[in-house]
Amino acid sequence: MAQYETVEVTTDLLILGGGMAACGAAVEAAYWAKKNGLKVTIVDKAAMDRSGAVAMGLSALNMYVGIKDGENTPEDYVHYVRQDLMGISREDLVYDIARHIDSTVHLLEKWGLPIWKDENGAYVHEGRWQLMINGESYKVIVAEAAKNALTTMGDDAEIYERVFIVDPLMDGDRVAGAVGFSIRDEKFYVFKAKAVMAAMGGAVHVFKPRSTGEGLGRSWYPPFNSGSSAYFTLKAGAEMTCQEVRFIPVRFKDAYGPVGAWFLLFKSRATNALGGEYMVERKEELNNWKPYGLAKPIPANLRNYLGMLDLNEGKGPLYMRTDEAMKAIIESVPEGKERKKKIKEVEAEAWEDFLDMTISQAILWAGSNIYPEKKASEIAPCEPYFIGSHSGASGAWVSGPEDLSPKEYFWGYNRMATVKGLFCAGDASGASSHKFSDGSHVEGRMAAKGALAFIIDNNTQPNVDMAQVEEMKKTILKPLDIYEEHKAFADGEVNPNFIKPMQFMFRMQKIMDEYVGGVSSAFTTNTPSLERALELLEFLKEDSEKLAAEDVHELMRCWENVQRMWQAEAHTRTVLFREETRWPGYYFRADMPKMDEDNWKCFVNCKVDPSTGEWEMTKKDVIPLID
Ligand code: SFD
Ligand code: AMP
Repeated sequence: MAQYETVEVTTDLLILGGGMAACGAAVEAAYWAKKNGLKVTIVDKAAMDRSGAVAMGLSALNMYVGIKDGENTPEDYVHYVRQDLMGISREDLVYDIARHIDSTVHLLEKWGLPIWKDENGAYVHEGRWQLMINGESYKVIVAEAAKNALTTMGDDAEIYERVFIVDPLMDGDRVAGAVGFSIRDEKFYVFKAKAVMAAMGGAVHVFKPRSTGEGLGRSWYPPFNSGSSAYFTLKAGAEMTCQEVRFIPVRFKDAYGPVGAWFLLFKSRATNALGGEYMVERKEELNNWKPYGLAKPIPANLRNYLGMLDLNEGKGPLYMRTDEAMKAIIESVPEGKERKKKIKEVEAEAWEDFLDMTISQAILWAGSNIYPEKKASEIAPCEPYFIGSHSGASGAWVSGPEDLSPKEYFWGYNRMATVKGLFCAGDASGASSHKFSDGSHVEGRMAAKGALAFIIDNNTQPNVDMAQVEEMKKTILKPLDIYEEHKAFADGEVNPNFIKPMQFMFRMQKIMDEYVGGVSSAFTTNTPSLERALELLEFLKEDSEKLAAEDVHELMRCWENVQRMWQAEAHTRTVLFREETRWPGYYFRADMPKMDEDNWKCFVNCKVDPSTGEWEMTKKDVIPLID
């Protein structure tokens, strides 16, 4: 058996992840923990300075309400999210973030994040809710603030980087900590905690990506977020919500450059290859998705869908008309010196939008002779992702705040899952879409505050059964043992005695792509396909026992893929359960092609009994907070 040292760490609050939500949690936790003499420990699989979705930086703060300046109200934001998610959102959670977002934006600015300002010192908006930033160092700034806050706690705070979390520890119905392993040294970690916050992001590479060959791994969502949050919360027995609401962003093709700035700031049009503007030509289609199809802004999935209809009719590729948009901006300025200056400015902004957060798109443009001012650039819908913080909604079903939430949505502590002591934020918490990077930071702060209140009320260290932990250690390290045992037989990659994580991932992606509505099935599925996927996922689950790892890096890959597999199953089961098509453009149920407001204007929740593996699917009411 692989010889890993067992390292035990005991803490009060355990924060899992080091991304936007976790960094927000660290800042808030440091404040409340210091006041109450409590300890905080944070664990990230990577280095916090560049971990998670914001690793490369971002080009906008996508959520700003501007309450003080009278720009918008939290109510406006609730309307926006309700509309964009086709009526399905936890309005208490959305409102809660909206009422606090501005103060976090101001904190980010204070910590050093450059937010664009106009000549009057006002923030430059990309769209109604989005602020432009120089964001290439966004994550470094946010991580520094989190680490600084924890450092002020002295010995009462610990930071672990490059430790991959696998499973929850439970004491009956209360979470008791987490286990994982170092991806640098041969160490198995046992974190014992009074409350745990899961903030390990969403999931990518559950579906087959468009990228192949040398480009394999390139995706819009960061390849290192592998469904750890969903797996962790499901394994703890927590109820999950909106597992069907995957996100498919439209992006510049192949390098996944963002489109928001082009649509909102540069006011660009998107057209098909014949020059037709699908948002105009296909307007009638929106009648089929009333009331959301007829209100503004048109939901992201419906915008996707209209473009997909063109693609399905063979009118692709689709193009962002960068040339036309830049020309219009430039020509809005009088000829002469002014215009020359404007040309430079617009060109710089166009490239910077990518250089801030999707550098590879700038490289691809340069490498394929794209001058955005001269030529339109191809866009395409991406493969599906699980990201509850953007325009998707998947995540755990969490309690809202006491002062806002109806009784159905409140069970004691803000952002606590249905498992005692387990808190979730960012991509890990569901049904509160459009919080993005800064909203995830805010939600992390709320969850940490809730978790510390829970600890103060339940200030006992839960029991951890160390014999059970020893069994978990054996299971988690087993892929190393399997490889050692069988490596001499046949090939190191393909072997009758084991499956390598890469092959396992390809198999899962093929199932999801072909049967659950990935790129190659034009995002379309039906009952028999979903049932077939579940059958094949069952075989995959059996074979996950045979995963083999040549080294610790592959050990991480093994567990990343097991975690993805749980996300895949939760998704497939929920798509099957919801007997309608509500989000065309994200997925289409060919056998149930219409939206059914009477029967399905509800959340679909699921949970799995960790001891029997039985899944339970339930409907939950959507309770509006405001008119
Ligand atoms: O516009 C483990 N997002 C954008 N938000 C914005 O506000 N503005 C933008 O410009 C944005 N754009 C954007 C965005 C996302 C992506 C992928 C791109 C572009 C290319 C959205 C935000 O980034 C997103 O909402 C937040 O980052 C969500 O925060 P959070 O904390 O839920 O997730 P995270 O930041 O990815 O952090 C996850 C952390 O978990 C760690 N982790 N740690 C231990 N054990 C494990 N097993 C773990 N698994 C994961 C990660 O290392 C990381 O620290 S735009 O183009 O959309
Ligand atoms: P994106 O770059 O697509 O992630 O978009 C950044 C922000 O702009 C997000 O808040 C999106 O919801 C929003 N957005 C992008 N495109 C559009 C559009 N065509 N209409 C309205 N909002 C958009």
